[in-house]
Amino acid sequence: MNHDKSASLIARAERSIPGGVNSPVRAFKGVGGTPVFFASGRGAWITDVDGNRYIDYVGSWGPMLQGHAFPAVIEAVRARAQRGLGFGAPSEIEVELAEAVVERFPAIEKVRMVNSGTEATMTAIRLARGHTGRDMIVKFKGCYHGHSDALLAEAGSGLLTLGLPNSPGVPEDTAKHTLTLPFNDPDAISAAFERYDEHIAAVIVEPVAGNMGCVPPRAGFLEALRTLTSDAGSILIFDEVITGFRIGSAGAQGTYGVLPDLTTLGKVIGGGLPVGAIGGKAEIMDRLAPVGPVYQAGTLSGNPLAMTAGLAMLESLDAAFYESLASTTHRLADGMTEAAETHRVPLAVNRTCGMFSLFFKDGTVRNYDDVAAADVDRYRRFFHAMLEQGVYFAPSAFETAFVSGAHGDNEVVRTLEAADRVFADLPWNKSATR
Ligand code: KE4
Repeated sequence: MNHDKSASLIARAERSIPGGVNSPVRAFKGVGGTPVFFASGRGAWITDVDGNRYIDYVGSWGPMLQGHAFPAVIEAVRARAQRGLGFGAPSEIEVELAEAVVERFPAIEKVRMVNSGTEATMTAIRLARGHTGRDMIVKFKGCYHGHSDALLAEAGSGLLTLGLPNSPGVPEDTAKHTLTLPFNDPDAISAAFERYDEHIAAVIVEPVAGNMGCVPPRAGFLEALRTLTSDAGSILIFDEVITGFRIGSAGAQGTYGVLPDLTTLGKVIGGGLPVGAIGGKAEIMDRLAPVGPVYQAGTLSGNPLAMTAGLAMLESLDAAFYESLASTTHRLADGMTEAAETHRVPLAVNRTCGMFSLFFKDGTVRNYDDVAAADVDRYRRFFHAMLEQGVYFAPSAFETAFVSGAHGDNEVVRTLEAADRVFADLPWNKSATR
């Protein structure tokens, strides 16, 4: 494939944008090579600036649950835009989307709209601290909740050592309130509550991890978080920015039947436009200004155009949609497993409705240590070989492949045929430089 225009665009972009991108993962640092610039998308397909077409498994990192340029969303946005883009004042469409979220999510009685997942989780942390009067936050290694300071902390040296900044610019004074534990490890979370219980304001978790690749919760893990936080008077936050509306109409809380105190949403809820949200028990949510003292605000929060896109998206998601999405996801995951077995490529595939991940290793992947044991170089070679076959996976081994309602039989067959060729051809047992 020819990527000349992408190559010249990244060179030009780097002169005015740090790294030439507005979000680091797009720079291909995780896989090497030249970042691809895209010109358009329709359904499950995207076209780059050099005219190359790909079956897309990034889907703008999750929002495009019905594929690109989904007609119902495009028409709704086109019509709404004629009425003006926003007023910095309440509009009815904000109430309609809020009601649609409350109706679908059992743990959400009230919801506040913001403009990104980062804003949502940052606000949820502030709300939990304001509500409990405590400072300590527990998160899990391999889970990502956006780039607010409190959540950019890594594990200290020992298992129960408080956090260290994992980015310059995050004060130690901030990071020290964050404890990072192993995902899917009920013993570790029990030990943390044993030691810190009345100091813990909140536990925040991706109920199905998507930011170390797709790693579903082990039986009992989410239930343990619910019991321990309830007993200690801490807030349980499900970060459903990825899983919300994707793994089921009620997200992970509907799928696993564990109800958090607060839920954060993003991606799908905006239908492709910038929307994040914090929702939860009215008693907690009403601590937010202007009702309560916990401050939070946003110029474009609840923007009518974004609300319109989000509502059109949610209204298109019925039981038949999720049945089909789950079936497509399993066909892809099972087909990848079979192709790898045929060509004796060590591969673990994790999946749940609407998302799956490939880990180039034998055995299972249930936490960050398992993920770290996978062969990232093989993923890099897989990524580029599939790109050349017209299939666009995440340009990072630590992300998830997103399936949409627009991925049909044609896309599944073409993806699996490409994977079979790639597994057959690549020098898997040699450390090729590629
Ligand atoms: P945003 O601020 O990027 O809208 O959302 C942050 C966020 C919060 N919580 C979860 C579970 C998330 O996955 C994210 C963002 N996801 C990444 C992809 N894994 C966004 C892609 C990017 O950073 O460019």
